[in-house]
Amino acid sequence: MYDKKEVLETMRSVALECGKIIRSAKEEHVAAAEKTDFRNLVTAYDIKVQETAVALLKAKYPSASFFCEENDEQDDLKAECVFIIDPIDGTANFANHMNMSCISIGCFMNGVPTCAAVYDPYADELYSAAKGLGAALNGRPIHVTDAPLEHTLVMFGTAPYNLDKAERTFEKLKYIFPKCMDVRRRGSAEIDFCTVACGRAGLFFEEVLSLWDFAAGMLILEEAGGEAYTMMGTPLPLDGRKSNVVAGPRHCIEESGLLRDFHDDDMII
Ligand code: 2AM
Ligand code: CA
Repeated sequence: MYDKKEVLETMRSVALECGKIIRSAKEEHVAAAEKTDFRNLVTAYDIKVQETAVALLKAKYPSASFFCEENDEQDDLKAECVFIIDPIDGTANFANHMNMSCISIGCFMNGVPTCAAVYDPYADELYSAAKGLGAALNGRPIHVTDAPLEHTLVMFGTAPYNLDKAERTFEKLKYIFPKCMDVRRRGSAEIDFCTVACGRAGLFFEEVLSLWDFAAGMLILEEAGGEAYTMMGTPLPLDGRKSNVVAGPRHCIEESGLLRDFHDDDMII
């Protein structure tokens, strides 16, 4: 039996530890290798942070399972306890010294998103949540905004590894721009979810995300009173498939019109 409060506490301390490694990177150290193409990068730090996170979590929970961005093979997502890790979310930011990246750790217990920790080491902001227990930023409870969409900022991602989705991204951006205060492109999907969760923005959307890009942020957002859907309005897939995402407080999702006026029905891949 895993105690979710204890697991969350462990995840929070692992995220803080890994954040130190991310912050320790000096310019000369951040050589990036291409994974699938020149936009999809991995650095020695992605590997080092992942290895550290896995080692620390395994030391505490030897029989836990893992589903990590830099793994070749993944464990079962329906395991009693599986950690879903994106060691550096915002790798392109990291490789370009933009100081806008985070470590993200989600935890599913028997297939149910149960705990989440996202740490931005540059802002020293630790977001966390446990199912049914609410969401917090540096220990203080957070909540989505109740402001109308037109009074909020909208976060979006460009799904840069899937250029075939660029038209959809920018169509939606053009559609939503006049309906909100302004738009922001941050470069880390997990931070985007958390930015909405704590009310700094009203909405987030992106055309292609992997499970490790949303597993933690989705729970943090939901525990902060928000909702996350595919662009078809269905729940996000928790089985490892990629998906598009629209996320925010319900009223902002409705006011955005994204689910009403766009009909993307092929977006779980
Ligand atoms: P990464 O930095 O870990 O690679 C940027 O658009 C955000 O979405 C980042 O969180 C990035 O993760 C993720 N991302 C971008 N394009 C993606 C794609 N095609 N598939 C999966 N994740 C993607
Ligand atoms: Ca990622």
